[in-house]
Amino acid sequence: PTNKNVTVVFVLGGPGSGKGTQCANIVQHFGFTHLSAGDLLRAEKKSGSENGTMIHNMIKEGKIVPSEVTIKLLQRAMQESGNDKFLIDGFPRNEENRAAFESVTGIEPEFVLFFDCSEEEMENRLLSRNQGREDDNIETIRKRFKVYMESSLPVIEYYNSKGKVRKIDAAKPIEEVFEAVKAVFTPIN
Ligand code: UP5
Ligand code: MG
Repeated sequence: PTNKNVTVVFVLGGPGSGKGTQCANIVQHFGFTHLSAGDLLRAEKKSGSENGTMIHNMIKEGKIVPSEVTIKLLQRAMQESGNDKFLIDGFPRNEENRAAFESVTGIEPEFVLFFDCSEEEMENRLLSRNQGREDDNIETIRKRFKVYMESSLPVIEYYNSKGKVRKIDAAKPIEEVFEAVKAVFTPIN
């Protein structure tokens, strides 16, 4: 019975656009729980789950893990949090993710925070991140960009057509991006 009384904001944008960085700021200022779908998948892989090998292979190829796996992890994390306000970071990544989440959970996002950034800038950020992510190599980064353009941008377009997208210029310095983010969150808080 989580469904109707929760607030969900989807945080979308290309690989390296700053989703995780800005979500950490939003948590501190606005009391949301941050759920990164990518982080949940990486933790599931590390835990030795039966899906571990599949998740590993998908992430290495920049492909999108089947919805049922990701949605289960998101639902569990929402329940365990005890909170009713969530930033869902890096999900939904394709039309199937979007439709499955909506039908399984009955939740529609309050709005979609969209971090807009050039591919050149995102590539530079990912190549200098140095956090040991197995997908931060140039071959995988190119595949991630391709999947983003082909599968994830249409989801943003879908929400844009419903008037739900709040677009942020994410190429600016971290503090300036957060100023723009704050302006989006202040009215709903
Ligand atoms: N940085 C951040 N903001 C900056 C700024 N304004 N100026 C300068 N530098 C800035 O930031 C990236 C780097 O840039 C950091 O070093 C940061 O300090 C710096 P970060 O905040 O980490 O960006 P983020 O958008 O979170 O980048 P991330 O790499 O996490 O995005 P992805 O969308 O690629 O990764 P995610 O973890 O979401 O997904 C990884 C893979 O998991 C996918 O490719 C896919 O295979 C799989 N996946 C699914 O299958 N399904 C899902 O639902 C989710 C993921
Ligand atoms: Mg991230």
